[in-house]
Amino acid sequence: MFTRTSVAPRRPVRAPAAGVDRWSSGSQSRPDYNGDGHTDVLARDPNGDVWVYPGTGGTGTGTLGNSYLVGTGFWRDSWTHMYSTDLNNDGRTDIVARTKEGELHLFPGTGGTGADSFSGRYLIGVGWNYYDVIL
Ligand SMILES: [Ca+2]
Ligand SMILES: [Ca+2]
Repeated sequence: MFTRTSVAPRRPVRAPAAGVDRWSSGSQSRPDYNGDGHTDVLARDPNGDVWVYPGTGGTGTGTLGNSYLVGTGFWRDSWTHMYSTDLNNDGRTDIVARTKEGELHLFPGTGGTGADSFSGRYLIGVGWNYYDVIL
């Protein structure tokens, strides 16, 4: 599980998980946090808890499976923006999050679920509060 206080050293880039296509999985437009090939939805609740709703490949109310908690402590007044992308190019969807002070942090995705969905964050930039749109 990632938290707003967790920090880890930069990890070496790994090969994509078995069956994961580096070019079609883990993109910002198709986040796949658990690496099963189905697009997932990330959501933050008013308590600052972050959840993944895994895509099932189904339709209607069966489009998303049961949510699981992947992070805590992401209050809106502290973490102003969160984005999905594969910034470290390992084939797994990461989260880039910006603090209100303008720090940009990367939470590398592991392709796992629950508390193991992301490894520790690391700082990737400062001064990003200058921008109002980051894609
Ligand atoms: Ca998925
Ligand atoms: Ca990644």
